Amino acid sequence: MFTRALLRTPGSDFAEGITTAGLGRPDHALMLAQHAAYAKTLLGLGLAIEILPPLPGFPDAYFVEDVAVVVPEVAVITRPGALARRGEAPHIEAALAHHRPLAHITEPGTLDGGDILIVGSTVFIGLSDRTNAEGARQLAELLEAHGYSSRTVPVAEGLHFKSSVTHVGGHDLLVSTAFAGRPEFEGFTCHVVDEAETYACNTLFVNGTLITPKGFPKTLACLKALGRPIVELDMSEGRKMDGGLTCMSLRF
Ligand code: CIR
Repeated sequence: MFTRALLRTPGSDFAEGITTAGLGRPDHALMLAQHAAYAKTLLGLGLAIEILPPLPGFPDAYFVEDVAVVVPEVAVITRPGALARRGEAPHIEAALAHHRPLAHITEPGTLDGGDILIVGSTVFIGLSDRTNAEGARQLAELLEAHGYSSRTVPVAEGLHFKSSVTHVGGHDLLVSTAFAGRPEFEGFTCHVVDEAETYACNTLFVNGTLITPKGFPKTLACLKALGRPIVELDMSEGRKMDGGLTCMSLRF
């Protein structure tokens, strides 16, 4: 069970962040409302919420998931793959140092938390444009010391591994068609998302409840069949910045 979530408020410059979505310019007021609804949902699931202030000069900094990987034993501060985001990492340290011993991904390693999916003691590490083999090696070594075992998976499509693959409880993974049938998922049941709904692969499982983006009926039906409680959230503005539900918080 998670007891805490760390978030950061989207700054007024958030539309200047990196994006490939091509969905138009996002609206700040609407983004803030959607972010508040997200925080309220996590609160409702029993998490104590800490919301950090916007970080001027770092428009993507509210995607806090990318700058740390937190497990019960340690918080690993990452070295983000995008140069424009690298300076965000030190700004999460103080908030996490209250809760966990810290470790760091160091040069020449790069790693974004969006590429890391932890299910029990299994750590999936996506190798993407943001996370390189050295970053993956360092994280695997840091977590192996605490009893975790890792599996690396190439990310040929989507921004991060978790843009395409998330854990939806039990041994269930929600995966895009591009990841269906990958041998790295041995021991898990893969539920393949319709190609028209790939964005919904980024569903967040928190304390037994699934939080999924609004507007993806086929994925919703698939998740309903799993029998777990579901909350749908409007993610229209974060999506315009290539962001999803998992990226907007660190849960621990
Ligand atoms: C970026 O390109 O880094 C941000 N605009 C989006 C980051 C989304 N994070 C995530 O999927 N974990």
